This record gives sequence, structure tokens and C-alpha cells, in this order.
Amino acid sequence: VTLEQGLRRAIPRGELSLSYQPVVALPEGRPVGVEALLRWSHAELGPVSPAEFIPVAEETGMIGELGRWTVHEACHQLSLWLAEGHDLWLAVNVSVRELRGLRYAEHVAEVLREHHVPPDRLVIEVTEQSVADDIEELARPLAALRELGVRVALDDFGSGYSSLGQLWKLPVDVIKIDRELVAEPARPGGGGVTPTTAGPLVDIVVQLGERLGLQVVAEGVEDDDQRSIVEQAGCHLGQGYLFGRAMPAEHVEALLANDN
Ligand code: G
Ligand code: G
Ligand code: MN
Ligand code: NA
Repeated sequence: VTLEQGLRRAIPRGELSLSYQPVVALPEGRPVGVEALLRWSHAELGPVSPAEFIPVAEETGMIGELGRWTVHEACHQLSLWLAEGHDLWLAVNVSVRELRGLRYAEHVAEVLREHHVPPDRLVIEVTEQSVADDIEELARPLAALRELGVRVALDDFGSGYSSLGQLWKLPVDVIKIDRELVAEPARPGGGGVTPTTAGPLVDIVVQLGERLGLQVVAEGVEDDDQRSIVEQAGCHLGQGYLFGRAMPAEHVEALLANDN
């Protein structure tokens, strides 16, 4: 079976699900949001990574249907959490191919209304790299989302090749610092990053966010050293294995319940 054939049947067969990774407020570590991550468990192949099937969905045009399923499912889950009184927002990853589709924002507005979710509880994530390729065309659908009151996040920030000058033109509310910057590998020939100089890249992005009035999330925080670099940079939001991996909705509930 090809991935494409399998993917066509994934929704009717109920093989898709969402996992949720917590985003925490720093320095306290209290969960304030989640990122929904798509999971596909194929009947014969077993779990297939989105890194593998999202590109196939984009090439075959199935991404629209997949994206609609994802936003619908995520907003349904979010509405349940909000109804239970949890103060939480939710982020969904979106392919630029979905944004280019007609009336993407209108579709999102409909789903929000259907589930009675306030628009400012939803964050739409697009990767810096994918948007950089086509800023002129994507500024409009992104602006339409923001007019609804939905927040837009630039994902994997710092890993792409876009110039700061171009990013300046983009209507976004949140920057997510790519985990490669958070990990900050030692510089070649520089003797590595010493404790006193650790974190320059994270510092810069956090300061950029502040100057632009944007929220900044540090991604891929895996250990206490990285956490302290991020906190010392003045970053107020963190995500990564240190705080929690992507998990089923029930586990998020337990996390939120413990927090109260
Ligand atoms: O969860 P995981 O690390 O396996 O995700 C791998 C990649 O797939 C990440 O870049 C993530 O942003 C992307 N991804 C996960 N879920 C979705 C989704 O619902 N839609 C899109 N377009 N990308 C997703
Ligand atoms: O591209 P995006 O940021 O949407 O991708 C999210 C992916 O990053 C998910 O597949 C998730 O499993 C992965 N991820 C989340 N936290 C960490 C982390 O602390 N370390 C690493 N290596 N990957 C992470
Ligand atoms: Mn993301
Ligand atoms: Na990311």
C-alpha cells in the first residue's frame, strides 16, 4: 500500500488522532496552552510520522481535508477543556497550502462558532520557512485570521532563511524560537559556548519579540540548562520534553487538574 492510498482512507477509518504538547509559563512552569500534533496510525503500517505524511498530503491535495479534520477535532477538544473551566489556549499547525485555499479564515470562523470557542483561544502556526517563500501572497490570509481574533504564530523561527526585513511585514502575534537555537550547539572553532556567553541567539529573538510586541515561545527545551538560558533571556513561554511530550487529551486533563 502506498501512503497516498492509505491517507485517503485514514479519516473514514478513524485512523487519525491528535496529541497535545503542553506550553508552559516561565519561570513557574504552569501549563497555559497546548500544541495539537497530528498522529496517524495506519492499519498495516502502524504509526506514520507527520514529517512523512504531511508532505504527501500537500503534494496530493489531501492536506485540505486533513487540515479541516484537524481544526475541527482540536476545537472540539478545546471547547471541552474550556467548558471544564480550564484557562487554556490551543495551537494548530497549518500548511501554507491550506492558507492559500479560498476562504481559509472563513472556515476557521465557522468551526470556532460551531464549538463556541472564543477566537483568541486559537493559535494558527505556520513555519517561518514556508511563509518566507511567499510573503506577499500569505500576508492576506494571515491578516484575515487575525481580524477574526485568532492569533498567528511563526513556527521554527530562526531556522529559515528569511530576512528580518521581510518578516517585519508579516502579520503575526507569536514567535516560536526553533529548537536548534534553544539547543545552541557549540560554535566551530570558537571553543564552544561558555556559560557567560550562552544564549545569545535566544536573547536576540526574545528582544526582537519584545520590540515588536510579540509573544515568544522557546521550543525544544529539553534540560535545566536550556530552561535557565531561556528564562534568563526573559522568555515567558516554553515548550519541550522537559515540560512534557505530546500526549493524549486525557493526560492533558490530568496535568491541568494537578495544576489547580
Ligand atoms: O509531532 P512531530 O514532531 O512528529 O511533527 C513533525 C512535524 O509535523 C512538525 O514539523 C509539525 O509541525 C508537523 N505537524 C504535526 N501535526 C501537524 C498538522 O496537524 N498539520 C501540519 N500541517 N503539520 C503538522
Ligand atoms: O515543527 P513543530 O515545532 O510544529 O514540531 C513539533 C515537533 O517537535 C513535534 O513532533 C514534537 O514531538 C517535537 N518536539 C517537541 N518538543 C521537543 C523537544 O524538547 N525536543 C525535540 N527534539 N523535539 C521536540
Ligand atoms: Mn509547531
Ligand atoms: Na516548531
